[in-house]
Amino acid sequence: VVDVVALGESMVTFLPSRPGRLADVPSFDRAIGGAESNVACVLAAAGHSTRWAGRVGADGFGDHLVEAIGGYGVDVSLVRRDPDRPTGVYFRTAGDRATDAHEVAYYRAGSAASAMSVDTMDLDALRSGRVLHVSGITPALSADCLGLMRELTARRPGRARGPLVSFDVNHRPGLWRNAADAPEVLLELARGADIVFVGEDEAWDLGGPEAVRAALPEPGVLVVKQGATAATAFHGDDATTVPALTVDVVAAVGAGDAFAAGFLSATLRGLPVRERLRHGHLMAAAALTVPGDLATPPARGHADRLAALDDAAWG
Ligand code: KDG
Repeated sequence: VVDVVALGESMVTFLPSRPGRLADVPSFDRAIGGAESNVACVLAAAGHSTRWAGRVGADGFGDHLVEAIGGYGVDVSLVRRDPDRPTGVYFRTAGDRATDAHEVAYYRAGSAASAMSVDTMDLDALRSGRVLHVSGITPALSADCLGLMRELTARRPGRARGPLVSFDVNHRPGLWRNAADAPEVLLELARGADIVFVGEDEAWDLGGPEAVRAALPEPGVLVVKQGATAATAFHGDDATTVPALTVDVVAAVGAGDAFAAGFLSATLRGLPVRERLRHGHLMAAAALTVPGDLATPPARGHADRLAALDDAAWG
């Protein structure tokens, strides 16, 4: 059984050759993006068997994504090619280092991935891992994508226990056709997950950390990421907070995905909650110090040694 199946839209990403507004940057470098495949890539680099499921166009950008993500050691056999719809792409600016304010221009409406549905995806294959990782980006892509997400997160009495469902809220307000729908839908999907990741700012979009917590059934784990400061895991009646590492941030993009990968890696290995959070912070620190989404994470033994440092080292 594969450790993690990650489902979501991946896109070719264009990173700016220099700082500035989208209107002024003259050229961009090609990279890859996609929150869920990022999680799969980091987990693969950390030694886990992972599979990315999605749809890309039958075009050169689709070829590149399949090759690049496969190059991280992620199984791409569940990726489907759509002859009628293109691979999504997006452009971003470097943004302000201190505030992470940046511009993003998505070209993904009507993309191959927006045709993901209960009919076009193999549900049994999606449920074939120990963990199924999904995010709140997918339901914003199309009604079909929302239907697929509802199916994958529905709790049905009597249904055989499938994989642990990991859900990263990833609220992208600009992607929702009707932005007002997002909070209710994201909370509904979170309710069907076993592990939920949410940024503190996103939690406020959904009514606050307490509202998100109240939406989750037991025994779920809710991880609230408090930006550059800390992350707290709520589990049962307990809450565990671990301070974040202080790094010189190059770009925050991809850090949340790396955090989720570190947390899931430690979860799969049965490590205690404090270690799960520390592995999340370690992977995030690596992503924060590169311009693109993906950094080479510390190798497992190295990460284990860093996570085992005493409390003084972890601030
Ligand atoms: O988490 C990083 C992602 O935001 C980026 O890769 C693009 O998946 C993406 C999205 O939809 O915003």
